[in-house]
Amino acid sequence: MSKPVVSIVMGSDSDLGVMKISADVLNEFGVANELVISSAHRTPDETAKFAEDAEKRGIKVIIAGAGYAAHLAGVLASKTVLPVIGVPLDASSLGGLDSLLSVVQMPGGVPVAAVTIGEAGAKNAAILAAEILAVSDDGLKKKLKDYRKKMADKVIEKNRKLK
Ligand code: RP5
Repeated sequence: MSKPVVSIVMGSDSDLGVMKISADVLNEFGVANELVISSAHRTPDETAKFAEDAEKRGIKVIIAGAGYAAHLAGVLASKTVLPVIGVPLDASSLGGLDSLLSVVQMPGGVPVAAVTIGEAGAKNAAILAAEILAVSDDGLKKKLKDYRKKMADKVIEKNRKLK
């Protein structure tokens, strides 16, 4: 198996059901990835070390999914200049709004790219990671364009059937 270039980090094994979607989408695009459980508050030292080592392990993009006060993406971003995409998860009684604000409201200087709450976010994070990698990979860019075309064709077909 080729070395992972995208790390999909989640705060808990309870996030795996949703974050596995990121891995599935990256696998579809042929992007080597890894799934990692690391908690910003339960294993802070391991999480910091993971982010510090990521670049020299060949990781190009980090996806971070967490629920509640979702500081995972921000903590990872604080320890690396690799792009970090945060997926806010719906894990608490606040429906993911807590995580969304934690991910999206990073103070200036240490960015985290925020995507949609939950499953759509896990999917979009993987596509965005592929788009970042595709800046210097024409083969991957073609796969992304084909993916968009397939999506559009499906909508056009549904509309045709409706008539
Ligand atoms: C966050 O708290 C995790 O990312 C998870 O979404 C949430 C609940 O974690 P568990 O208590 O289920 O381990 O840190």
